[in-house]
Amino acid sequence: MRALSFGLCFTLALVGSASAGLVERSLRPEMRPSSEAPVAAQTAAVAVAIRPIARPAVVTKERAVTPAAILAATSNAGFKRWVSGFRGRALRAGISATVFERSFRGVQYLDNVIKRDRNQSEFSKTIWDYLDSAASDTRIANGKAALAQHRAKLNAIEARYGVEKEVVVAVWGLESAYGAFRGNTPIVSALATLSYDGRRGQFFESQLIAALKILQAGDTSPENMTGSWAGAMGHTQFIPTSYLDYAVDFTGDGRRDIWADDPSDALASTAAYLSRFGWETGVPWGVEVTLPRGFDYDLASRKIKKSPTDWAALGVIGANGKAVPNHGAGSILLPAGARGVALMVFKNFKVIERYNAADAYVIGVGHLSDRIGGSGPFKADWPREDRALTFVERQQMQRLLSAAGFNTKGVDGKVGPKTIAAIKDFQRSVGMVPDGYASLDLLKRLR
Ligand SMILES: [Ca+2]
Repeated sequence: MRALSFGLCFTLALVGSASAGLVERSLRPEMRPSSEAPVAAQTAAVAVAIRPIARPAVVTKERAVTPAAILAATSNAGFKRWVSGFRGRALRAGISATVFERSFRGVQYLDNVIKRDRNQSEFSKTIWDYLDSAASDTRIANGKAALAQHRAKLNAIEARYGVEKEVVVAVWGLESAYGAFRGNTPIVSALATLSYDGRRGQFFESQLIAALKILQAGDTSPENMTGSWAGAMGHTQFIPTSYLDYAVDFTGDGRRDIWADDPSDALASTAAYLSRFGWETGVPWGVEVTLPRGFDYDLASRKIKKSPTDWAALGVIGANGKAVPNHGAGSILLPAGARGVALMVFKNFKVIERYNAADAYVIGVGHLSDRIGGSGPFKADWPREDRALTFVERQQMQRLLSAAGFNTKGVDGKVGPKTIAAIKDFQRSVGMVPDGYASLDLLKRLR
């Protein structure tokens, strides 16, 4: 399903009495909807805009002809030509002329979709700011209420797919605030706009073809096919290709209706998706751990996997003071470096990554599911005095590291494996804890 951020409007529904009057924002770390999308190691940009998508500007004779108006008019003319060309490709892909005409009736070029696409990487949040919202008291309470309200259905979904109901509810909570923010952007217009725009046009055109296939199958109507600006739809925000491959009809009415107010099909689809990618029933996504004094921080890597017993031999125990049960091979993950929460993550962490590969998102889903299930907050503190480095600061850090002989192999503002390796080498050279964490303190040392 890949991370797709959210343009939306809403009615508050489906969330039980505990949520009365409380409006939550959907919360998803943004990354490009692409399998190769790199994700900064410790920051997650988060979409927070809650506003309806505006209609494109209509240029009239009365209106002053501003550069923006010229651009909009050009876009609309070009867009119409693009639709004509796309029609042939859609028909060759098996879409009937009738379905095409019906689906494209009233389709428009949506300026705001392009604006959202261009603005994706502007914001950075620290992991703790993200988690404060992902597992806020409100979201936890609403999750418990949603689980209570839909318990029988969630039990049936859990029984069929083997994915714990708290996890399904947590995905629901982060993707659409339990159905409150499913998005009201017309999906065909949004995907046509993004396909025409050309930046990742091929990806979006394949999504658009998939959306038309869904309409052709009769699962929903063009009017009901709404969602977020980049094509994610329904309670748990499936993009069209993921829908075609993984959505299920849990209610048995012959339609896989993830857009309905009734979340049954959407929640079952999420469970089916996680199950398909190897969810292990009864195994946690991860647990909080305590690292021993003198821990070798080179071991804190997703590439290094050991059994909880082997980690215990190195002094790594549960944050509750007990040995970590044998949940299979786990890796140590330090989302905010040595001064923050330490986690031991298991196979299900990787399964949740299939929804969204940002660490912050996966930890958000996992932690929210634990909290909905009654567990407490993390025991360790976060380095809250720190703030996230801005994009420009991350670039500066990379330039300074490379200039000091710790080559980051590029200045792209993204903290990937090469930059983390360079940070570790620099940290060792100056006697800092070599945790590879791109902190403000690190940047100050480099300056
Ligand atoms: Ca159904």
